[in-house]
Amino acid sequence: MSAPPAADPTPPALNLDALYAAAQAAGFDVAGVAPVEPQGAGWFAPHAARLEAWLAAGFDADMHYIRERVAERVVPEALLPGVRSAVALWMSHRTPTPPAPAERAARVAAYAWGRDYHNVARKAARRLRRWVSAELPGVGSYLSIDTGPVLERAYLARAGVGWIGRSTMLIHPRLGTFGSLAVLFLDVALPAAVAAHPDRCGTCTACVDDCPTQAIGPLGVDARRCISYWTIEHRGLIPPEVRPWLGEWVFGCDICQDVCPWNHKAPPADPAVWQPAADRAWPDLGAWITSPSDALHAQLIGSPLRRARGEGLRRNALIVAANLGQRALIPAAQAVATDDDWVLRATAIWTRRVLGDPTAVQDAARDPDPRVQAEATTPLPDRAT
Ligand code: B12
Ligand code: SF4
Ligand code: SF4
Repeated sequence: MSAPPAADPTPPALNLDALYAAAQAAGFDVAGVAPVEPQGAGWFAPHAARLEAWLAAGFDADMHYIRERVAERVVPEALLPGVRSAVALWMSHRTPTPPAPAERAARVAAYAWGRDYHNVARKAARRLRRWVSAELPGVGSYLSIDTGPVLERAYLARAGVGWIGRSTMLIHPRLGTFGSLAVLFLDVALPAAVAAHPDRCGTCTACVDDCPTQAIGPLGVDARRCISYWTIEHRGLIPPEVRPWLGEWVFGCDICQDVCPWNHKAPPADPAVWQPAADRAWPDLGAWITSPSDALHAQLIGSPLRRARGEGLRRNALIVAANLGQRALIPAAQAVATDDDWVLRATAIWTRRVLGDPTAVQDAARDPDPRVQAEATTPLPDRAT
């Protein structure tokens, strides 16, 4: 005879209103609780299946870290033995836009205009974790803010904080999509939301229609087509056919959020918390291109821009300079010819050719690296001079 399934332990004496108040006091705008069932079963199973299908389609591009830790993403016990609840947390981050330059300029995704949400949300979540530990002595916990192997949007949706839209963004009905998410797993069963937030995308398809690279489909976002992936996550050379996709986006991309109707009335986040800066929202491409990579990286302490590293930002700046037709930046691109980094030298040759610099091809021929030489004949976008 098999043993009857173990009954849930008596729900601990944690007042949910007090938990939500503590989350707010710590700095979050919204909190909820999702149940975590053993071995990722129950409501979570279709999310795990989605992840597996997404990976099978190769939509992760070269973000190998997702594939490498897939077991933890689909079975949360691998992160916290006995996990029973997920406290799902939301912190709005889109502040009013800093004043824009007069001419068409390079753009940075809103989450990177000021302080790094990893730092801001982590501090807040640690405050909340201390509060929970004081209320429930001995409780086990695991915290994920972006970098943990946790399907964060799934838990926020199941906790009733919002729904996962067609863009795959988690949408809060009042606050929209511009939020940073965090998940705090606990090894105690808390009273959870009775059901996931209902889907409110309805017949809208704005994000799918307006994504400039058709990256959004029924399986989610194909990172191989997503500007955010190429500008933030991809290391090394950006292939020539992809470079025009970046348009004016030098770091990240907000198009599928900007067109989402749920953002149009969302209240702005507090600039005092996020400290947005005009030179982060609208960076000076020339300054980035000519700065040594290490110096640029060092200058960006505490900013999400650091994720792309100095050399990634300079590579992106070269491409955006070409996309924006900024001929005044030809001398800056020429100065890259002496850089140690072949990726930057190769990208600079392409930029100079697109901008109509007649010396670009001969400089490519003089470069010792064949990968830079090859840029002399890379096909240029149609509209290039
Ligand atoms: C990898 C990653 C990326 C990749 C891949 C994006 C993607 N959509 O997966 C790239 C680099 C492209 C990217 C881009 C961006 N990202 Co990102 N990214 C992540 C990360 C680290 C993992 C996401 C993941 O697991 N993807 C795998 C796929 C399978 O997941 P998914 O598409 O979200 O699918 C899930 C749901 O959509 C769901 N689902 C969707 N439809 C349906 C339907 C049914 C029936 C079911 C059951 C499930 C389901 O199934 C999946 C499992 O839950 C998370 C942090 C984290 N740990 O979760 C941040 C995260 C998702 N990113 C975030 C942000 C802000 C962005 C950008 C806006 C940044 C920018 N401005 O440039 C863009 C937005 C692009 C977009 N439309 O998604 C935020 C999202 C906040 C929010 N409101 O949702 C997160 C949560 C980071 C954080 N902690 O704040 N990102
Ligand atoms: S972030 Fe930009 S490129 Fe990526 S899916 Fe959204 S609109 Fe498309
Ligand atoms: S733009 Fe429309 S379809 Fe896309 S996530 Fe927003 S509401 Fe949903």
